[in-house]
Amino acid sequence: TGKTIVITGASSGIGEATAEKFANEGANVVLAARREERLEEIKSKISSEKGSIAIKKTDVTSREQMQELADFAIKEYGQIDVLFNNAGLMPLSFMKNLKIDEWDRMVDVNIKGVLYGIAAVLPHMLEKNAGHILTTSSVAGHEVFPSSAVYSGTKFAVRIMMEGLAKEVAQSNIRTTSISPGAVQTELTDTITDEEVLSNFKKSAGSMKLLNSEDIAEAVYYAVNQPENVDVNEVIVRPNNQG
Ligand code: NJP
Repeated sequence: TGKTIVITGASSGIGEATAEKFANEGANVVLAARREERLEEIKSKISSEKGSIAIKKTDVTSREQMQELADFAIKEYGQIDVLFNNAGLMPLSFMKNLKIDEWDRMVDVNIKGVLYGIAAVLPHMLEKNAGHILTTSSVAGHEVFPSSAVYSGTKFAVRIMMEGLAKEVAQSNIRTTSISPGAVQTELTDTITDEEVLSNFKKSAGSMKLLNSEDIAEAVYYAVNQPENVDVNEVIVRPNNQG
């Protein structure tokens, strides 16, 4: 593809693997995250691939920075074909523990970050009547379990917002996709500060064959590279032994 894709949360895990996949396939890839040095490393690691890579230090919780990211991508490559709203945090904990700062951060990154991404590209995509917005939800955006109330809340929220957006743009050529991964081996569990949750989580993950980030990158690539008449609105990918 000669498409231009902007990826948030590109400094590790699913975002990084997706960047590598698209670069490999000849896309122009704009990597966004807060840790600029990691973006630099990833850029030099994958710069030998067919596509072109640009990086932009971005905090998705800032409306201004998200708009600057979109403006940067358009300046660099002329247009944005695909936005992958992927940045997220998962500090699971029980509600009784009142980790209110973590609730705030999950709402800011997982929900508001996605909305700022949509706001930054939607006028551009409507104007050219083309484009694709993808957002990483989760299997936790389909079900809730003890300790996931707030995280699941954020993932249900973005999934339903993406569904609403899909209906609003149904008459246009804009496509929308929610990607809902099961357990993927990434740094995401580093965001869990609750020791009890962390040890339970590690125990259950230990008995599971986790997905790799590349497995999710394949799902993103699949959704983006369908013929024009096809709109893949949701993809759920679980490890084949996750309940
Ligand atoms: O996690 P990780 P994943 N502004 O920790 C970035 C969802 N998911 O790849 O800013 C901008 O390796 C952070 O970058 P940095 C999950 O909810 C996962 O697993 O440099 N970026 C890093 O690049 C999330 O939505 C699993 O710290 C911010 C990235 O986010 C998505 O997959 C299962 C940021 C996180 O990379 C990617 O997570 C599932 C900010 N304010 C859903 N804050 C799973 N792994 O099992 C964080 O169902 N980032």
